[in-house]
Amino acid sequence: MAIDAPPRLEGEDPQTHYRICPLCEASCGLEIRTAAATDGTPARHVVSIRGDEQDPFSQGYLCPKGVALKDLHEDPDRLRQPMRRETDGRFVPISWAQAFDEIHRRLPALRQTHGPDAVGLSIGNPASHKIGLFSYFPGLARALGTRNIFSASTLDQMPKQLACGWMYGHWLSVPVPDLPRTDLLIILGANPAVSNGSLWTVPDYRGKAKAMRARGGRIIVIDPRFTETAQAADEHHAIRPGGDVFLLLGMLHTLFDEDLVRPGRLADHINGLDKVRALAADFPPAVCAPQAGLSESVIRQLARDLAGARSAALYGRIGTCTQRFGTINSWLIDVLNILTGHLDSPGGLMFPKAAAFAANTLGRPGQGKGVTTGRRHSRVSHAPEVMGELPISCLAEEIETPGDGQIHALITVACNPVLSAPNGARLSRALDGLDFMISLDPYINETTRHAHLILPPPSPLEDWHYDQVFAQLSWRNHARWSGPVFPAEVGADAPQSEWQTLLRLTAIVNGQGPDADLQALDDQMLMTELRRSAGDRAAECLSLLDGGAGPARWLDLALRTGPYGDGFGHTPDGLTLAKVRAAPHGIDLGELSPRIPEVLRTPSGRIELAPAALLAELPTVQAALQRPLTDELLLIGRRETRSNNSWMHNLPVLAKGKERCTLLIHPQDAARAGLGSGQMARLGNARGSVLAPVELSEAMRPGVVSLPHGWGHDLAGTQLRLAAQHPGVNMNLLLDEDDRDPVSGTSVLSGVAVRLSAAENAPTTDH
Ligand SMILES: Nc1nc2c(c(=O)[nH]1)N[C@H]1C(S)=C(S)[C@@H](COP(=O)(O)OP(=O)(O)OC[C@H]3O[C@@H](n4cnc5c(=O)[nH]c(N)nc54)[C@H](O)[C@@H]3O)O[C@H]1N2
Ligand SMILES: Nc1nc2c(c(=O)[nH]1)N[C@H]1C(S)=C(S)[C@@H](COP(=O)(O)OP(=O)(O)OC[C@H]3O[C@@H](n4cnc5c(=O)[nH]c(N)nc54)[C@H](O)[C@@H]3O)O[C@H]1N2
Ligand code: SF4
Ligand SMILES: [Mo]
Repeated sequence: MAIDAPPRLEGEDPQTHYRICPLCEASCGLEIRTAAATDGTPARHVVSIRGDEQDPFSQGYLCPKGVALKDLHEDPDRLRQPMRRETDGRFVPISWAQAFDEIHRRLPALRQTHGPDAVGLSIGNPASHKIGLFSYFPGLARALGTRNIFSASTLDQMPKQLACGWMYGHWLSVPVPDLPRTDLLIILGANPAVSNGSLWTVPDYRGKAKAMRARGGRIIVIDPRFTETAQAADEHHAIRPGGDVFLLLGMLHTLFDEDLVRPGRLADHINGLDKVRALAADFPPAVCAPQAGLSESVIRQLARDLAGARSAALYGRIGTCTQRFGTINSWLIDVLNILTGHLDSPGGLMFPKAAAFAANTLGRPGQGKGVTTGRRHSRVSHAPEVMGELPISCLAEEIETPGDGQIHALITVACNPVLSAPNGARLSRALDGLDFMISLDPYINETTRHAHLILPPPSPLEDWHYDQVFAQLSWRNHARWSGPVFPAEVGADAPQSEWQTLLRLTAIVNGQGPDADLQALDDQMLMTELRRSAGDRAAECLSLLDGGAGPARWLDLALRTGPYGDGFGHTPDGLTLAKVRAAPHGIDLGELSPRIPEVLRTPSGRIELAPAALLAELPTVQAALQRPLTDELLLIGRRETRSNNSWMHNLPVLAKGKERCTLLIHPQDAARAGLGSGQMARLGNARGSVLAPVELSEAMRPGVVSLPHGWGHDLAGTQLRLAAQHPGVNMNLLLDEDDRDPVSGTSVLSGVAVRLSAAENAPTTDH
């Protein structure tokens, strides 16, 4: 979709800026025009936001959320100053100095009394789109020394990162479809036509898919709903929610059974093929078919299609992750690509090579330490640590349960778990019991309303950015710098950027007080890193680095020592921060190319096809396979173009239009429950119940209903005035916080059993 705003410039001194959109993984390049007010006041405003046609990576694409950056920048509810919650519950603005003084008074004392684990840290999705948060959060976590670290990863992609960590040796070695060159794309549990890709940065998926089909390529979608992606595909199979593990094992069985295993070049780089062959024997497609909700012939044919294609990519995403067997699914998807010779091959699943920060470009090529999990466990449920964190679904119990290590204080950074995690009602109550809570967030929302202090960021248009994460997951290699569009409109004592807020908190935790010299602390942290990587030349390197302070210097270091870097003069034509900054539309670094074995960082230097921790789970899969099927109605989620998780419902350009928090239901199921279009339905289970208007849809697999997540903006004490007018309901009230993939700690967010009835006149949520 190209959103064409008229290029009319209203105001004086028109200027054009280029930056990437920080709202979703697609990372579209934007052209933002600004002008000064005509009345002579100095304030500048956004006149138009369009896709940047000259951006080599996104080529002019953007979606309506990109246009909404103007609304976000101007939103009167967006906080511009720290807020303190008074005893009567009202939030009042305070100065930054007051905020940091209060933190200095309260936080170290709490740690002193209760120990380091008493402070919890939780970080959410937008942090992966902000270099300042992403790069300075680890420093705060280290300073706190708490085991109680949580993030949205355990509501999302942790299973894939864990599977890839075990197989390839690093958490971010996640291969992506090479769409421009593939003949067959099989999509499992993803809807890139709406989400614009995830663990696959692919702006304008629709346009690329159309071009791929026009040259004879084929797309198959496997999803309980006939999604927007399925509508633009050649084939759709309505799988039973949670059935993926059985489909994938049935396909694996078929490959061995029908002698279709051809790993090709990869044969020399894999460990564990015999173990995989042995386990596949237990899952014949005929046995797997009922639990998958697909026929044996469909399962077999999918395996044959994958094996028979000249080039093919089997890609799975959140629908395959947020399940009981999320890590097993994520692993099997790659195993199938490997055994059919499609991993690391043009047109298959390939590893991007990012210009900066990619661990799989650092250290010794082809071998490394691999990944470790379970170094700590959560106190109450004994859930293992993965990637340095605990399952976010354990947060409430860790706050509620007395004893050593109980969480007494919480710092939330860009997250809204009261809406985004299972059983937000319980979490809400738990947050009320905290002695101290600090939120870094632009809004008073369902989570931050519980905070004692809210520390807001500048608007994204007031900050610079360089993408640290998604360049490692991109359909094509690139390096793009995003400069600030406006100077930060914050007070003199305010952090100009969120890394400064995090560094200030780090200094307070380190015992340096609320007025520490941040430049000195930043120099010290950078020197520690440089001594490690540059040894004797550390001081010299520091003096060579561009960017002043904060993440810019780290970025210069990462670019210069990265795979396309100048190596501090070794490769004079190579990248530096200055070079990347000088390219307003970004620098194209070419199509994906094969990287095995160089990309591997496993101790063996091989792809681990059969990680022991996953083999150990297979008896549980066997047991699930034997379980009788019930005819319970199963609830799944969905995403929608004008929505982004829980936090963009307050922006006028996105809020307009028809009601979006509706219950999609197949007409047969609606008739059985006596429900008609537009009627209010009550969805309930042992956890709770919610009311939502019915939207009849033939796109749903019968027996499956869908509600989007991120809604339920009717809670007291928030300040999201527009969102509150169309609050919707929080589907996560129906999810069980104890229901998770035990391997990765990721919550089960899909395929949850619910009862359906016509609603009486009752309130929209039950808490
Ligand atoms: N049922 C169900 N639940 C789901 C999902 C699902 O598919 N189904 N999806 C899950 C997924 S994939 C994810 S990623 C999670 C997301 O879970 P969260 O990250 O907890 O939720 P978001 O809605 O992304 O909330 C982002 C928060 O960051 C704040 N914010 C926005 N910009 C900034 C900024 O620049 N700085 C700071 N400091 N804060 C900012 C917003 O105001 C908001 O409070 O939700 C998960 N929940
Ligand atoms: N417009 C918009 N874009 C977004 C977001 C947003 O909220 N709105 N969120 C962003 C975030 S944080 C993320 S993580 C990405 C996610 O990106 P995607 O993974 O593409 O997200 P979804 O659209 O939720 O797609 C998941 C699909 O899985 C299907 N599904 C549900 N259960 C099952 C199952 O058991 N098996 C199978 N095979 N399929 C199942 C659902 O019907 C759905 O179509 O999107 C990002 N982009
Ligand atoms: S798809 Fe939309 S929200 Fe995502 S990066 Fe592009 S413009 Fe932004
Ligand atoms: Mo996500």
